[in-house]
Amino acid sequence: MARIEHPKSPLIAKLRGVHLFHFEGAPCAQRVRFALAEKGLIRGQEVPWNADTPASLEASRDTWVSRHVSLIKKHHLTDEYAAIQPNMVVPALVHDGRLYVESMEIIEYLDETWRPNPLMPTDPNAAALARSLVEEGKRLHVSVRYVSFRWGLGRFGKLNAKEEETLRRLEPVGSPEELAGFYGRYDRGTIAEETFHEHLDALERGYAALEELLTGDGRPFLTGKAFSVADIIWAIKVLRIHECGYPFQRNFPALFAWFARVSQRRGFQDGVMQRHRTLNRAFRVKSTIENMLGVGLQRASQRQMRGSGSGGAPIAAQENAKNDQSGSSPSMT
Ligand SMILES: N[C@@H](CCC(=O)N[C@@H](CS)C(=O)NCC(=O)O)C(=O)O
Repeated sequence: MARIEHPKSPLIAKLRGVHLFHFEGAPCAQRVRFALAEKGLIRGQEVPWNADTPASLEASRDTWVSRHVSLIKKHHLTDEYAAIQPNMVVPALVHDGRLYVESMEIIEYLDETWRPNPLMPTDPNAAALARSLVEEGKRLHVSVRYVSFRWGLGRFGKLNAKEEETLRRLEPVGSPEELAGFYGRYDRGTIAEETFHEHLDALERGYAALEELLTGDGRPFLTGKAFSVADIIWAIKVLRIHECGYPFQRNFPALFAWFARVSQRRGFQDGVMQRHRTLNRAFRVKSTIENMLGVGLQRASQRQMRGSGSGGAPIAAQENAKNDQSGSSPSMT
C-alpha cells in the first residue's frame, strides 16, 4: 500500500474523513474519482487544495472533500504541494490523517475500506485477470501521457524555464514519475514523432488485446459479467485517447461498444465527467477538426497500423467501418 508514513506537510494530520487532491482532467485522478463514485462516496465540499481553515478540514460522512490542484496553474510544482505528494503528481488521498499516493493503490485501499460494491472480482480467475489488466494499464500510463501531450496539449503542455527549474529542484532523485525526464523530451514545442509512435504502438497493442478478450465470449465487462477495477483503469485509458481523436470505433469496435457501456454508468458520469465536460468538448472539437483536415491522430494511427502491423482490427475492417469522429462520443452527453 503506497502510504506515505511521515508526510512533510502539517496539513495532512489535520484532515478528517476523505480528502482528494486531484485535477479534473488528469486521467490518474479521474480513475480515483470513478472508484469513489462506484463505492458510493459523494463529492462534497470544494476547497482550495491547501485550505487549512477549520471548516475545510472535515469531510462529512460518505462524502469526500475536493482539493483541486490545478496542473494548468502548476500548483503541483510548488514546495507546498511537494510536501504533500513528494513525486509532485495528482492524485493524493488522505483518510483520517493518513496519506496515500498512487492511483491504483488508492483504489485498492478504497475497495478494502468501503466494502459495498466490490471492485475486485471474487472469482479467483477473474481476480487474476483483473490484476493482470491493472498491471498492463499501469505500464501503459506513460504512453497515454506521451500520446495525449502530443495530440491534446501540444506546445501548451510544455513547461517554461522557471517551472523546469522548480521541477529539477524539487523532484526527488529516482522519482517513479520522472517528470523532469518527460518534460525534457519536448522537442521544438512538442513530443518527437518517433517517441509518439513508439507509445501509440504500445497502446494499440493493449487495445487489441482487449478487443480480443471482449469478442471472444461477448462478455459485457473486461473480467466477465461484473464491472471491476479493470474496467475503471481501461475506461480512462480509452477516454483520453478518444478525446485526442483516436478512431476507436473503426479500429476496435468491441472495445468502443464496451466503452459506451462503461461510460454510461452513474459512477463514470458523476465521478469522471461531472466537471470535465467543457474540457472534454474542447478536446473533441479540436481533434475532430484536426481529423477533418487530415492532420489528426486518425491519420497517424492509420499509418502506424499499416506500417508496423502492431495489432488491432484488420485493415479491411478499418476501411469499411465508419469514422467515429462523425458520431458523438457515448460518454459525453
Ligand atoms: N503513478 C501515478 C501517476 C500520477 C501521474 O502521472 N499524474 C499526472 C496526471 S495523470 C500528473 O500529476 N502529472 C503532472 C504533470 O504532468 O506535470 C499514479 O498512478 O497516481
